[in-house]
Amino acid sequence: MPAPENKLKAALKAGRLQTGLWLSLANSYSAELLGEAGFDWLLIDGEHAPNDIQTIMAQLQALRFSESSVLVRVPVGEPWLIKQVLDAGAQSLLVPMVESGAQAELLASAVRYPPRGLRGVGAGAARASRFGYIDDYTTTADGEILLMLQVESRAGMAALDDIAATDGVDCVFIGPSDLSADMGYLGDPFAPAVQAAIEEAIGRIRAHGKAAGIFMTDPDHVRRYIDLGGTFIAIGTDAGLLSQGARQLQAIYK
Ligand code: 3PY
Ligand code: MG
Repeated sequence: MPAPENKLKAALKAGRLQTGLWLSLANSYSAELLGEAGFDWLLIDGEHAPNDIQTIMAQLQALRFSESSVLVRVPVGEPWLIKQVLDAGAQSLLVPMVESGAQAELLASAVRYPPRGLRGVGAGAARASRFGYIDDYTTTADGEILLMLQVESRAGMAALDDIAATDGVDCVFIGPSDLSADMGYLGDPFAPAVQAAIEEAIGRIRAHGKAAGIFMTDPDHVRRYIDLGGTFIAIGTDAGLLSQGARQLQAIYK
């Protein structure tokens, strides 16, 4: 039996728009609830949310029967960390702060088994292969992994063509918060210079035949990025939904 088909990878390859939600609450119960909501994808955030490999795995378990695809953002692009997350069953990864073609090459090889990559072989005893029940896992896993690299600094923008051209990179995702900070506009991702850089970047990513992604909750900007060819859009966070809903509710009787 081969590795499960990665629906999100196939959808992005076919150019289909995929909108989804950031899971920042680091909680498997709320993840399970949101797995019923109908988003194309949900992303478990290991960078800014208080997650470790155990809580990431618990959320992957809670989402096992969800129709939404699941991604994990690792805190940093380290091959040993990527190996743990893949063996825990993640098939789609987002890696923050990528700034060179060499880094993109290393990350692309971290998600592939030898001879094409350097992923350690041990998933036969891990959740990724359903503890060995997926008997062809090792020979089929590479083709079903989605690798998304995050560009969110001036250095990353300067290396964007090298990063997007890297074999094995499916999608380049722009991080407006870090990018605006690095460009000198901390807290202002809507600054015209930042928006111009983002718009140009989406075109450059698309020119390499790769999917372009971005985090954006403002609907007008989301539409603009879609018009420019963006197909992977993070339209909100679980923490944002909860705090917004809570503020609205408590305000009703004040
Ligand atoms: C950023 O905007 O910096 C991100 O990492 C994605 O939200
Ligand atoms: Mg960021």
